[in-house]
Amino acid sequence: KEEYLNDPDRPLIYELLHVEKHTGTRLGRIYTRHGIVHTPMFMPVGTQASVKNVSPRDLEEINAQFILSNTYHLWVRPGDDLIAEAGGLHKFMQWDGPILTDSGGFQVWSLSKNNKISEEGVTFKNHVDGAEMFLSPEVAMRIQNNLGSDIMMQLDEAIPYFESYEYVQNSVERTTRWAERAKAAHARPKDQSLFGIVQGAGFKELRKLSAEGLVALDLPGYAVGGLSVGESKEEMNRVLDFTMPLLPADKPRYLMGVAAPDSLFDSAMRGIDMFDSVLPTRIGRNGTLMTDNGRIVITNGKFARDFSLIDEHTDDFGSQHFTKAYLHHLFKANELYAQNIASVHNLRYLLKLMEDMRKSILEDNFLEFRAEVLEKYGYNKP
Ligand code: PRF
Repeated sequence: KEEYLNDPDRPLIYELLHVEKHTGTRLGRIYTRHGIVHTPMFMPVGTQASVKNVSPRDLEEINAQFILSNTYHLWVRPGDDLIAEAGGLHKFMQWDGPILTDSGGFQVWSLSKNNKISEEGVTFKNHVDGAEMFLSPEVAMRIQNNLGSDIMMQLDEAIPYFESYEYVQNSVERTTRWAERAKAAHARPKDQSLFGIVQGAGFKELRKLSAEGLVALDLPGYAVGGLSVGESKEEMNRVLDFTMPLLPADKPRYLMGVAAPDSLFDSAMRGIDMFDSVLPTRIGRNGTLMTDNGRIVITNGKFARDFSLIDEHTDDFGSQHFTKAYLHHLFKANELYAQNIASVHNLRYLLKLMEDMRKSILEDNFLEFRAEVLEKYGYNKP
């Protein structure tokens, strides 16, 4: 679809390739200025312009398609003006593929102190030097325009799941007004795309209010936020069941902060195309591996003399060359290379899972593949 890539007015296009016969799961492609990616997909997280312990060369080798970075962190340090001066985020971190940046809406609540929200934006003290800062929909856009990410997220309020109906309603209405302001402040609509974020906690009417308000703005894509924040998996599926049909089918849909294998299947089935989470790199650097036989804690004593490969079914370099005993030793000896091996492995496990999931959609055997993976991963074990 060369014409897509050359369309000066559309920096992002979603193409639906196939709908799985039994579940309706979508197989598609997203065209961006930094390449074409296949969906459903998982995006590794590089919060501070680096996927922790993983090089761009590793990312390329394990077939990462899209990575995520953070407005909040890069604004606090080293500053979006410095990154603009360096030639933009792609050049600064030497990742030439597409990048999505989160708006800071979530990080402000999870990391900083003394947050005060108003119609204008959020005032807070940052987690690095405690300086007071002010984030608004316009500031979040200025920062992301300076970073030059392919997909930018609107500033939203990421609210706890169990707030009152009244609080959530006010918040959702404000988040919609913030999306409108973000769209108006967008300075690079020809090469960057702005996504809206549907909020509304577990309230069906409020998810509807949120989705309708954002869809009316005709943005290039939509995320579902406020999930995977402590509610049950059944609850998340319930919210997706009534939210997904409200989003336009010709645009990509992104579920923020999800990477558990069962949730990837359950959400893709309900129409999600994009996922991200720090989970694989975070648990990896602490010694937990996601393998074809479920999670293993490599620092466990039982691996000290286990000379089998780390994970014979996953094709990253470490899994195909090193034994469990070796990686166990590296973690025990505090060798930093251990964190690279485990992080790259977990990312490859998830990226391969998504590659195989896409194949199962194309071949109309999504449910069989899902059952096979989840059984091996241990979800159905007592
Ligand atoms: N909003 C934003 N980023 C997020 C979330 C959200 O609701 C979540 C929730 N799982 C993760 N990251 N802006």
